[in-house]
Amino acid sequence: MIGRELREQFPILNQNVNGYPLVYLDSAATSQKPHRVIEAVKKYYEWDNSNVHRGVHTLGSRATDAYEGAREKVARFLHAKSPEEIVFTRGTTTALNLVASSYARAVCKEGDEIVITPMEHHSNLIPWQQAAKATGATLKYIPLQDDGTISLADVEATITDRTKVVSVMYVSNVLGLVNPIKEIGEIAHRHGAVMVVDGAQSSPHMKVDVQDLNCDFYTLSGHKMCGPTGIGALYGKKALLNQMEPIEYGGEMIDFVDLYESTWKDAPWRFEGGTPIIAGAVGLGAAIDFLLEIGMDTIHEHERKLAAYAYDKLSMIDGITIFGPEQDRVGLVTFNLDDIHPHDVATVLDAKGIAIRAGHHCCQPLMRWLEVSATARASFYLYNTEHDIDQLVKALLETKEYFSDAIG
Ligand code: 7TS
Repeated sequence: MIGRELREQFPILNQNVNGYPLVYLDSAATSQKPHRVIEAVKKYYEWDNSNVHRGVHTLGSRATDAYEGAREKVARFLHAKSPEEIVFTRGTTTALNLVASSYARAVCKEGDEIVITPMEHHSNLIPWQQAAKATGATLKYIPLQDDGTISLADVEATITDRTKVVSVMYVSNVLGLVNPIKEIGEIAHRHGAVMVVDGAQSSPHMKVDVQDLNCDFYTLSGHKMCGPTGIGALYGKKALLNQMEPIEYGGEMIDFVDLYESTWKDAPWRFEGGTPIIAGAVGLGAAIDFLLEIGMDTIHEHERKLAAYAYDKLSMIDGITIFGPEQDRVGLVTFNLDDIHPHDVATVLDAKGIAIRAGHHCCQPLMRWLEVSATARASFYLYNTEHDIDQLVKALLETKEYFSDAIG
């Protein structure tokens, strides 16, 4: 059950926007939430709400079980060895900042290297820029080929024995491509570097096995995978997490506190100071149950078909430029239409009830590489259908007509 039949489970999709049935094509920014995730959060607040890891009372144990149960679900979802390898964070941004601030700043020194790519989201770029500045390490970029893909020969040429960290996005939020993360990780490991994977755009859409990828760190954002906002996770190999210092101090992350010295709990709890995002974790757990029931391979295949359909239909529009490779695309298409500003395209589409994103997509260096200031992007998820793409194509043709009339 996917596509059209699933739509009914997402209450928000059942509405008119500006007089038209909503066509939601902005799931790469954030996904919509099924009834069951909304209900899980509601039930938690109506029935189990309490603080975790402290109360001996019944609600306290229920809340703790729900929170730690959600950690187990994330661990299973990513095929981590144990729930202790899962740190709850606010999302991918916080997770990557944690690795850059705690791990990289402790490990890197002058002359060392941090390697990333020019296609990274700002969340996987600025934390490394800042870590490099703070430690004297050099920030290096694996160059992109003409179609935006990465060649392993370039990876080999960029990573050296001075490289301490390699951090690359699994799926690009602009180019719609999947990077060869496992192979990049093998090269990183051969040089003694750790492999960090920005999984913000892969986790919602495909099966991920962190043990098979053999990455050292991996991130996800709950809100992009049918879960609530404000919750995400960092996977880290246990030995690495336990070697890292916390970056936030306070309640619940400690083992022993004295007037002048304190010690920390083991990972992951040492990174979760203060009252955690309990209801968010419960919602993320429900989202994972939902996704796994449908099956990540089914979701991936549905989106792969939609992406291919969208690519074919959109490329027939005169004056369109589609960015990224033609083959092996995941569920998004980034494009520009003639020289109409993408914000104008998105505004005209919104007037027809179609939600797409326009702008730099938090990838300014990539926009410069593409030689554009902004692009439009339609992104798909398990509730989208070919009909949504037909609506998009029809609206884009009308947009073209509207602007040519306005100019003519
Ligand atoms: N990494 C990638 C690859 C992303 O696409 C995003 C968000 C992030 C990191 C940050 O995730 P957050 O949950 O911490 O905010 N990407 C987008 C996007 O493409 N449009 O809006 C947000």
